[in-house]
Amino acid sequence: MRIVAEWALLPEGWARDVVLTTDGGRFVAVEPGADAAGATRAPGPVLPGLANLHSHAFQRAMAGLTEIASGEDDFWSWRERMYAFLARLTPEAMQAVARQLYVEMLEAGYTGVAEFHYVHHQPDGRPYADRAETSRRLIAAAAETGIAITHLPVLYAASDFGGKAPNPGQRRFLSDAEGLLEVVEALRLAHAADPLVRIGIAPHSLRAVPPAMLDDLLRGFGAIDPEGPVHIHIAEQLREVEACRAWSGARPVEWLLGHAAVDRRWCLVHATHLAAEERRTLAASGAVAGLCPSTEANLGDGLFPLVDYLAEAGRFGIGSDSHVTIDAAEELRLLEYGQRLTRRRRAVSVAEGRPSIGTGLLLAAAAGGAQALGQPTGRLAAGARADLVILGAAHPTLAGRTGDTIADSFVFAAGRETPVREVWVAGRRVVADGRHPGREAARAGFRDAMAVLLG
Ligand code: NGQ
Ligand code: ZN
Repeated sequence: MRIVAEWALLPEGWARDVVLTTDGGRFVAVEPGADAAGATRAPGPVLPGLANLHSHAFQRAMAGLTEIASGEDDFWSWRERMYAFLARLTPEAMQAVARQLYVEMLEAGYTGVAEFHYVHHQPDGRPYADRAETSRRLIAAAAETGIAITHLPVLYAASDFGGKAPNPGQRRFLSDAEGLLEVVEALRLAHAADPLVRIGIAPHSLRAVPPAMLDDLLRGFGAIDPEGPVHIHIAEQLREVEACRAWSGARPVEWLLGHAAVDRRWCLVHATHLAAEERRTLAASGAVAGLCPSTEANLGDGLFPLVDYLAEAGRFGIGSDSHVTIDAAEELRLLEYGQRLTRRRRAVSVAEGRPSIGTGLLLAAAAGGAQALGQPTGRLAAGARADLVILGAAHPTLAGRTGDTIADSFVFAAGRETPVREVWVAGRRVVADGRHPGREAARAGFRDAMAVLLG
C-alpha cells in the first residue's frame, strides 16, 4: 500500500506531502516530499495509531449506572457496585461487551488496547474448565474487530496491605503466581504466531498482591518473556497511600520503586498521588504512567502532576479504564484542562518540548502507549507497524488548519462528531468513512448481553 498525505504527524513533528509505503503490515518508508505517483490520496491528515493502555472491558456495560447519589459516594462505594455487577457476567457477555467496546475504540482512533483482566472465574469463584476461558473471550473480541491487544492476566490475592483475606466480592479474581503464569503460558502458546496479540502480566495493586507473591510473579514472568509488559494500579486514592504508609512506612510508588526493578517494561496505572521525589524517580525510570483522565475524574481520584512530570521527561499514555468516555481527544483535553484549572494558566502541559499542546500530547501518548503495550507501533516511521488514523479534511473543525493547529483543533475543538475517518491496523483498513463494518452486529450483540446482565 502507498498513501500520500498532505499532512502527517511524524515523530519529529508535522510534515507535508508525506508518502507512506507499507509492506507485510509495516511501514517500509515514510517520506516527506517523495514522488507520489501511484499513491492513494488520504482524505485528510494522518496521525499515528493511539494505544488505549488501560481497559477493563466489562465496565463498558455499567457506564452510566453508578451516577445516582446515595450520600457518601466515593471510589470505594463505586467499587462495591462494580463487584455487584459481576454477579451475572458470563464469558459470552464479556465477549459481546468487549466487541462493542473495541469497535468504539477503533472508530475513535485507538488501534491497540491493553486489557487489564481480572475476572477469571465463575460467579461463585470456581475456575472455568479452561482457566483461560475469559481471557480467550477478550482476545477473540479483539480479533473479531481488528484491534491489536496486549492482554494482561491480573494477579489478585488479598483485599488490602499485609495480605488481608480477600472479600467475597473478589472471589472471581483470585489466583496465585504459579496459576496465573500457567494462564500466561497457555495464551502465549495459542497466540505465538499472531503479531496483533501480546501477553503481559498485571499484579493488580500493592493492596492485592503481597511482596513475596509479587517477587514470584516477576521472577516467573521474567523467565518467560524478559521484555514483557508489566502493569500495576498504584496510588490512585489517598486512602491507599495512607494504608501503604501505615503498613510499610513508604508511599506506594516509593515502595514499588524501592522493591522492584521498575523500567521501560512497566506501566504504573494512575500513579495519581506522587511526592516530588517519587515523581522524579518515576520519570527517570523509563516506565510509562498510565493516565486515565475521564475515569480518574469520574471516580474522584485526584490530579496527576503532569506539568512537572513532563518537564522531567516522564513518559505517559492514556487509557479509558472504566469507559465512561471512549475518545482519545477528550482524554488529552481533560489532562490539559485539569492542569489549567488548578494553575489558572493556559497551555501548560508541554510535552517533548513542543509548544503546540495538541501535537505534544498526541505524540507523547502515542509513543508511551506503544511502549506500555510492548508493541512496535505509535509512530509513523519505517519499521513501525502500519497503524494509522486519517482525519477528514472536510470536517469543519479542520477547515484551513495546517500542521500544529490540526492537532490542537482535533484535541480541543472537534466536539460531538469525531473527525476520525479511517483507521488502519497493520496495513489493513478497519474503519472507513468513520464506520467499522461490524458496528451494527456489535451493537445488537451488546444489547442482547445487556438484557442478560440487567435481568
Ligand atoms: C479495577 N478500577 O480494578 O477495576 C479498579 C478498581 C480496585 C480503578 N482503579 C478496583 N479505576 O482498584 O481495587
Ligand atoms: Zn484499572
